[in-house]
Amino acid sequence: MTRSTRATITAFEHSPDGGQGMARDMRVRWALEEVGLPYDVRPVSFAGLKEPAHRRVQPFGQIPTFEDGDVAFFESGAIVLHVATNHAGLLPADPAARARAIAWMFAAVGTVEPVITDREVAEYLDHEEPWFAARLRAAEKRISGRLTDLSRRLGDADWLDGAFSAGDLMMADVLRRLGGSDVLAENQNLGAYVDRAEARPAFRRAFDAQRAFFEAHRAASQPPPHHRSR
Ligand code: GTB
Repeated sequence: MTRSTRATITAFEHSPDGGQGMARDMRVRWALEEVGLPYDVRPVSFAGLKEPAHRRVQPFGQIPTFEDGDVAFFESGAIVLHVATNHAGLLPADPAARARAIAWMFAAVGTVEPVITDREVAEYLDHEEPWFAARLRAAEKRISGRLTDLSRRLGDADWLDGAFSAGDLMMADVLRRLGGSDVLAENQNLGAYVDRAEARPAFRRAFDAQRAFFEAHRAASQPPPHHRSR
């Protein structure tokens, strides 16, 4: 098929993550690299996120978005699913295996990511509260529970369900948010799982591209201090 358009995604013009690839454009870049689809990245300023033009595609005023011809939409998981559905390499052909891979994508954003972001929100918003320590402990207990279940399911396999899929891409990217934290270290196989995912050439290309993008845009203005919406 000859493509007449080229995909464009959006990313923070000045990512607060300092080029660590922690924002949600990272998983989209990674998926595009896995399937070998060339793409452009449009930087959006913090003010630009809330402009009507951006909100037409992303109602919540966030990144990432994806545009390709008359296709324009948002939500990182939906974007990865769209890429994986339309290009070979990220979803198995067998319908049952495909359904399970998609289930892992939803598990990543619907079951695992929320408990991780909850802890980040607590650290960010509640750190001066007298009940902060208890709040943090509760959040970590929920993360621990989810990771124990995930770790048990992964066992000593390389990937969650056979070959690497969009489900692994989403899950590994979600787990990256934990960095080298103790909760991840408690489950050795999950740490190794993230390392394995990050060693993929497509991940490296995506990571290097977002780092280069960060460096290219860091010169101008700095982001406002509390712009780390999860
Ligand atoms: N569910 C949406 C999706 O998956 O696409 C969530 C998108 C989202 O949260 N986008 C964030 C955003 O645009 C960036 S990723 N926030 C701006 C706003 O809401 O005004 C979250 C994020 C931000 C910063 C870091 N960091 O600095 O480490 C990590 C993750």
